[in-house]
This record gives sequence, structure tokens and C-alpha cells, in this order.
Amino acid sequence: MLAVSCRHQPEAIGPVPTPQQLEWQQMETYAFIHFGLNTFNDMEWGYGDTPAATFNPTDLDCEQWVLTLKACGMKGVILTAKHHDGFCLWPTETTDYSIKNAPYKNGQGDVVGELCEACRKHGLKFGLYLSPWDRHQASYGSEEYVTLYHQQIQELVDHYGPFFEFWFDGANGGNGWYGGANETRSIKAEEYYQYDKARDFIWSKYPNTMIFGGTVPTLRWIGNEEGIAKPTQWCNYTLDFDDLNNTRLLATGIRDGDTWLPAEVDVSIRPGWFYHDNEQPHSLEKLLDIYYHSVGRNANLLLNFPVNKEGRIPSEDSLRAAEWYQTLQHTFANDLLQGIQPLRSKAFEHHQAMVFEFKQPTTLSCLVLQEDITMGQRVERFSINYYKNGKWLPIETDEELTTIGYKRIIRFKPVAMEKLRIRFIKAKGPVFFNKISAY
Ligand code: FUL
Repeated sequence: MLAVSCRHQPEAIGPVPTPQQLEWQQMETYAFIHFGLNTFNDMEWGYGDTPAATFNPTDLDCEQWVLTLKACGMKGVILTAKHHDGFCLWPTETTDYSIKNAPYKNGQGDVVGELCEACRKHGLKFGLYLSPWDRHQASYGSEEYVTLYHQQIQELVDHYGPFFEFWFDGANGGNGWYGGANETRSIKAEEYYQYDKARDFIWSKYPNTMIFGGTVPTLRWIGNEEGIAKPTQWCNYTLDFDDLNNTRLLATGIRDGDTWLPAEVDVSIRPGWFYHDNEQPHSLEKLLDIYYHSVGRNANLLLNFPVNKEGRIPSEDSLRAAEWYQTLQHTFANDLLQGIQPLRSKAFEHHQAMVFEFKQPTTLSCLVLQEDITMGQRVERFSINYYKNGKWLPIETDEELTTIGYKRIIRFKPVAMEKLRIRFIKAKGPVFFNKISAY
């Protein structure tokens, strides 16, 4: 650990991560899979009325998904066990609207089980998305539906797992088929779903599961689906339901929030969440920007891979994702600060600063800072300078140099230097780092 100006036995400032949150933050990148009836009906939000029989993947292979995801550095995968249309990818007892009534494996299939098994076999963490909003169920909006929703969770907990993360999606109520009623129904999400009870079903067997959404989350949405976290990014937040739905606050976190609630950036590798023939994966450049604007800004990246009608991740997507991962691996292969002990700069004693001196002029284009978040998130503003030919000059970057947190990556135009200086201009207290590296 690198510490600057600390005379006393250090104590954490503000909220700190639980062991589960810490382990989750260290995952950095993991995958989403959107797959279901929508895949076959070319839709994003099925209405809940298309026949279960339309679900018919011809060449489904969960091991292909898992090996593809592992090849691009994903540490886990979260599957849409049920999306808003209500169709269940496991043979549930709670409804007929499931894979049991699809031609796939003559109704004997179980995509949740097959993926769970493939994850276990190949060492990938497993998670599920279970939409609370259900546009198929006649009972949606009544107590009866909430019981059914909780039963679905219980079934998933009984038959699959462990889960590293469970997603209670935030889309709630609206129009739907609702057993033929074809109407609009609204609910009060913060009360209706009894999320604390839902969470307890999960935690009773798998207490390490991270929870997305609802009223009792252990991580938070970043507030957009574009793949962008704001440069200023606090892990601190409050569990107030209005704040949990305030996209402006979700984007930055809350500096003085009393709860550790780290951010997750969810975005798809293609424009849609579900597979559509007429869409293509994003460019390498866009995917790199997504990485730097998520993992590089103190947030985890949940990258979605739409599975196609065959039941596979298309080769265009796996090739693009592998190219993306290899580019990142190459960028971060050789830490040029390795073995250099930072010095404290005398000239800036009133600030906290670190100076790294190179044995010979060294060209850098990227700096990676990682606070020791078990001490609480502290840094609020910093600057980066380089020393060359007897002068200190500022490093030019488009990134605002504000918060750091678990990880912050600053890209800049390559510049040759004799020394590198990082000054912490504003912080909640003495700063603590797990790692500082440069490339
Ligand atoms: C949203 C949903 O409405 C989208 O369809 C998608 O599942 C996304 C990840 O979450 O709330």
C-alpha cells in the first residue's frame, strides 16, 4: 500500500465496501446475456402475448457462450431468466409460459440450468436477471403476482446458483397483455414487490449475492445505458428510493452518502439488448471508449452479448470482443512505474504529492490509480505533471481529474519525461493507494 502524509494510525473515512462488494469490484468486467422470446420475434420488449412455441433455438450451446466470454476477459455472466414479456427460460412450476412449452428439446430444455452448469465447468461466475414487471401474467398488479414472483426467485435459488449478482430490473408496470386484459397497469415499485423479502430468499442460501435494483441494492445503476460513467464517481450513496431513481445522482454517486453503493455500467455490444438481424456489434474504438468510461471511471462494466436465433453468440461479436480484450491486455502489459519508489515532493509539502523518477526518459500515455477503498473513497481533485529539461509541465488530458476510487484510468497524448508527479489537491483525508501504474 502507498500512503502519503499519514502520521497516525489510519482510520476509514465514511462508508467502506463489504467483503462482497470488494470482491465484486475486483471483477471489473462481466457479461450480460439477453435471450428469450424477443430473440425470435425481433423485439426488445415483448408484450407478453407471443406463443411460447416461438422459442426454438436450433443450435444452442451454453459452453460456446461461456468460452467466448472467458476469451474476452469476462469474470461472470448474468442471464435474463425472465424478461418483461414473462417467458421463463427454466422449467418453472409457476406458469405455463416457459421453455416447457417450447419445441426446444421437446420441452425438456432448461437454459438457466445449462448455463449454470457450463459456468461451473469452466469457472465463470453466474448471475440472473428476473424482471419484476411481467407483461404476461393476468395477476400482475395484485398480491397474487408478488407471491408468484417470490416463488420464481425461490425456485431459482433452490435449483441453481451460487449467484454473484441478482438483477431486479427497474422497468416497472405499463401496458401489457396481462392474460388477455390488454391494458395499462401501474404499481408502486418501492412497496409492491417487497424487495427486502425477495432479497432474503436469495440471501438465505447465497448470502454473498450482490443485488441490483429494487429498494435494497448493494450496487447501483449508473443511470444510462450508453456505457458512460461520469469522471466524478463516488461509491458513496444513500438508500433513499427517490435517490435510487435519480439518474443525475446515479451518474456521479453522492459525495457524502452514508452507504457504500458502487456503480455498474450496463451496455450492449450491439445497439439492442436482444439479437436483431439488422444490427452489428460496435466498433473496436467505441468498445475501448466504453471500457475507459466505465472501468476507467470507478465503475464495473456489464457488457451485454445478444444470443442469436441459433442459440449462439455470433462470430462477429466474439471476434470484436476478443480484439477489444487483446488490445486492453497489450496496453496494460508493461507497468513502467514498476520498481520505482515514489518520493514526497518537498516543494509541495502543504499538498499531498508523489513523484516518480525514471532512470532514463520514459514515454507514457496512460496512468492507472487505485485507492485503497477499504479506507473509504477520499480523493476529490488531483493534478498530473511531468518533468523534462529542468521544467515541470502539466499533462494534457480530456479527463477531469477529480475522484479516483477503486480504479481510475487517465489517458493522455504520449509524452516523454524524466519524472512524473501526482498531486492530491483535495481529499477527505490522507490518501491511500493499493496501486499506481503507468503505461
Ligand atoms: C432495462 C430493460 O428494460 C431492458 O430491456 C434491458 O433488459 C436492460 C438491461 O434493462 O431496464
